[in-house]
Amino acid sequence: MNELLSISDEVSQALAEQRPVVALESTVIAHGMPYPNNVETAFAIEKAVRDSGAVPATIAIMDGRFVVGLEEKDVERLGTSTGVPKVSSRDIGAVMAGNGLGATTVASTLVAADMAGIPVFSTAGIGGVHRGASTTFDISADLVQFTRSKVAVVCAGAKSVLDLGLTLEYLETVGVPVLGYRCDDFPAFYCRSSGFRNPQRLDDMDLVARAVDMHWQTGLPGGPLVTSPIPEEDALDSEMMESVITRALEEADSEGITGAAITPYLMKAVSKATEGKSSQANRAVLISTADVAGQLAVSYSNQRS
Ligand code: PSU
Ligand code: MN
Repeated sequence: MNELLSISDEVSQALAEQRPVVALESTVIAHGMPYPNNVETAFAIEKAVRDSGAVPATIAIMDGRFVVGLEEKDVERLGTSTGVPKVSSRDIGAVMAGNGLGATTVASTLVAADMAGIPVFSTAGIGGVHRGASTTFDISADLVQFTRSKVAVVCAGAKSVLDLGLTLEYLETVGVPVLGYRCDDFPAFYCRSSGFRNPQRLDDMDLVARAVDMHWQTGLPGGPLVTSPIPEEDALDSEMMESVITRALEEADSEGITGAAITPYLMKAVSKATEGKSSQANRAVLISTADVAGQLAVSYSNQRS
């Protein structure tokens, strides 16, 4: 066992028996929502994974190593502590060296999932190319990590605080497959469509699992992105979202917020501006992507056995 990796008994047993496991991030717990919503939602996400037949493995850095399969008390600790650093891939070494606590982003969770041998990961929204990136160069390390970790990522696209057209261009350039599961368009988190097409659409989960497997069997690095939109009944109006986001971006700009702080800032601003609505939609989309990821993990594990 790698000393930088502490895997829960339940997760390690499932992996040893080649049963389906879904990796989950922890930035959403520490920075994505206020307490106690964050903790309650983290458990609801895990339940959605279980209901679809897979074992959830929520991941964070604790006491200087990756913990894969957080216990309830760990989720509580992450959800109630203040000042937990947001750890992206480049921060892993420093946070581990300091024996610290860290909330893992999509990028760093993929590093841990890959080390543990978990082939499927779920999040509601990935990081991407920020609006204005042509001058700020602000492009999430999530996109680079998709080319490095052998893990398939299920998501509902990304929030339109980002430039989703440029995000798709970037993914094309670095060779990350984007597979729409039962959807034509790349989703925009709260909204079912970003107005941009998924480059591929597949309607059968066994076919998605095959496509993921083929990617790996050909020796291509990294892993595919599988997109699945928020359920129709929970989706928010795109015009309303656009005006909220434009305002939040202006505020961030006037307050001089940049770099790693921009994503959490925008999440909070959007959630405040839409009051209860966005937090309900946030929960719904986290649960629906976890459900789809569970289905993918089941299908992938069936094909391997
Ligand atoms: N998008 C969301 N909610 C989030 C994040 C992104 O809708 O909580 C988090 C994820 O953990 C993601 C990270 O990996 O923000 C991206 O941050 P940055 O843009 O600084 O790479
Ligand atoms: Mn950034």
